[in-house]
Amino acid sequence: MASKQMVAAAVIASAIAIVFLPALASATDHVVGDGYGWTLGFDYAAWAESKQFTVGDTLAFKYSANSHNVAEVSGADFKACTKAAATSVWNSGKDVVALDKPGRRWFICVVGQHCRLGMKLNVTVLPGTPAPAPAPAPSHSQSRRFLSEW
Ligand SMILES: *[C@@H]1O[C@H](CO)[C@@H](O)[C@H](O)[C@H]1NC(C)=O
Ligand SMILES: [Cu+2]
Repeated sequence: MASKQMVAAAVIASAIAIVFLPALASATDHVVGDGYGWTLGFDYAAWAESKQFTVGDTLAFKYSANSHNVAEVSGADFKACTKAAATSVWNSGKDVVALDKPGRRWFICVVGQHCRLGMKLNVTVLPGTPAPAPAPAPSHSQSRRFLSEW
């Protein structure tokens, strides 16, 4: 009796995990540079290559607002380290950018020569996987047959 209840509890727990785990795993808040933050002397290209960015994730740029800033620029401006057509410039020291659509995004620091010195980050945002339809609850006959096999 007790073991049947334990099996039933395990079945219910797995069903709940299957339904909810993909949702929990889907949105990630990426702190740019992890513990280093957004600063000089860090390899943001390698950092970005080691991550996966998906629609719904965010990028958090953490830095000293006296020393740095963040500009979102075009791919050409990213290469040239200019902000000719910057779409946004942030300078709060803790800027959170929503990755709300798939595609490429380019960010640079436009203080002094910081971009040329490596304060540049490009990411490729992957389309989010659509949320799975909720799994149907097992019917009574199915769960009873499953339990009687134990
Ligand atoms: C950044 O851009 C470079 C050059 O176009 C590209 O090779 C690299 O894959 C991009 N990185 C990411 C994370 O998208
Ligand atoms: Cu800077």
